[in-house]
Amino acid sequence: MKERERTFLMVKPDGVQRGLVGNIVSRLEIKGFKLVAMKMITISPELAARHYGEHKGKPFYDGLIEFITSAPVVAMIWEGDNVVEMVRSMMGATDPRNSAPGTMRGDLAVFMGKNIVHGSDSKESAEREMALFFQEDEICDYTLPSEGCLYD
Ligand code: DAT
Ligand code: MG
Repeated sequence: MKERERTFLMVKPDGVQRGLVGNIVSRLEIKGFKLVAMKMITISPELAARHYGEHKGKPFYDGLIEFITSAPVVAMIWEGDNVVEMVRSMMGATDPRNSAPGTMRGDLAVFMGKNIVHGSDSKESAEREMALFFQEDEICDYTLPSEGCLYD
């Protein structure tokens, strides 16, 4: 089987509490991406600090850590060619005021601090974030029967 790119995606506490997990998963499924790992967890302050390390020191950092640890998230790994970039584009801009309609944030969120979803912003972040949230043996290997209809 061809090795395809992987990305890390997480429905944040607001998205889980608003019942948007299914909507977000569905968008990625019908697009043609393959779900290879998924779990619901409440993020510890330690994991939050590692995940959002790049933002340490910024004015919104403490609030971000408090928010992301406040209730369960649904963490996932999705697979497909160019999935990192394409999922970022399907998520929409960070601030929902600027997220295009049709995107997850553009359709489902109104405020930057509650923008429902996290997705890796580069292949390097994807590798780092997948390793933070998942053990290798939690990533599933299976065939997507539709693959022949999705790719050459
Ligand atoms: P993204 O989640 O689109 O990758 P980011 O990595 O720049 O955005 O920031 C992480 C999260 O922190 C973002 O989803 C919402 C929050 N955030 C970013 N900038 C912010 C700001 N200026 N004020 C409040 N929250 C902010
Ligand atoms: Mg980011």
